[in-house]
Amino acid sequence: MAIVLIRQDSKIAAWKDALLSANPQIKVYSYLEEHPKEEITMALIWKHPKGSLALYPNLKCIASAGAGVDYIFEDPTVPEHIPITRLVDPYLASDMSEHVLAVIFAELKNFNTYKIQQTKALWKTKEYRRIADVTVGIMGLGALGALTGKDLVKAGFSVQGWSRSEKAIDGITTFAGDSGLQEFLKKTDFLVCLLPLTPDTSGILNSSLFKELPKGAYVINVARGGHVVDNDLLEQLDNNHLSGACLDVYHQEPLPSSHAFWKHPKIFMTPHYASVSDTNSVIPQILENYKNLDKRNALINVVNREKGY
Ligand code: NDP
Ligand code: OXD
Repeated sequence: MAIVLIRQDSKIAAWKDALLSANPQIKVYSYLEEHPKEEITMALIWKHPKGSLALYPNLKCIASAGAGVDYIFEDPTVPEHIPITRLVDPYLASDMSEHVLAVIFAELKNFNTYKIQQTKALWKTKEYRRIADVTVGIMGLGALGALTGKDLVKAGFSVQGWSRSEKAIDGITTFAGDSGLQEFLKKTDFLVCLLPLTPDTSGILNSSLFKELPKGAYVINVARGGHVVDNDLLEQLDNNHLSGACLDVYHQEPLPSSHAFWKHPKIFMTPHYASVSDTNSVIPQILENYKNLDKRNALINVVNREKGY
């Protein structure tokens, strides 16, 4: 048995080193080097080239090196019988929460506006808002959304959450399913998207949803670019229904320089870096699953293929 690392960025060597320093006995290969395909039982992947997973006849687990797995379902050649696992990690959740809180605080204090004014040496005050004045609504109350919500509650915000199934989380007013969405949106001043990208959630951040938010609402998308209908977001910003948006994720990454988001004064952009898998923190759960494969035990953090997350 052996692990193959498949990713198209420059991080293969770092992941290989981290796996081998956690357990020097295991065999780990980069998909770019010569390697015995029949020995591979686990593929540890991130945005793999489509088709690359079909090369391993004895593959027993497809492990996503991130929390999201939408990119795996986009590859029609991924064998259907092989379990998919994903990362559930305390740093992935707390880094995300810190990112979302930072964005909300910066917006309450108008930092984006002042940064723009600074480039013009413009001295002009803008009324700020207080924590007590706003309600934050989180779409998706999973590993990341639930912690972000709890941290916002601790900071004193009114917090609402929306998920597929009913939830009870201390301090958070929760809504579920299609029937709960409108009520959830009605009072949401800051909308945070932390949904997985699935056929049900693709394009969910569109004009008809934005129109249900109060005038002046602010949108934070830290989930996937596919959740947003880009032209609808631009329209609702330009007609002043939305006051602004902070985006970390895009339909195409890196976002082409010609895209309207780059120069939009109401859009604040970060390069898909809200929260990043920390190799040292996540390797134990990957090795635990590698051991589980060997012992034929149940895997942890398994993705529900029917739900798509
Ligand atoms: P989870 O699977 O733990 O949580 C997903 C949540 O979304 C659940 O509460 C689920 O509801 C809810 N949900 C799913 N489908 C629907 C639907 N149709 N309607 C309403 N609610 C729905 O995911 P994580 O919290 O771990 O991660 C969320 C996403 O964040 C990832 O999929 C990834 O795309 C993104 N991400 C982005 C990062 C970045 O740096 N920008 C970093 C890491 C992740 P229920 O609980 O009822 O199942
Ligand atoms: C993830 C991500 O899904 O980084 O982990 O986007």
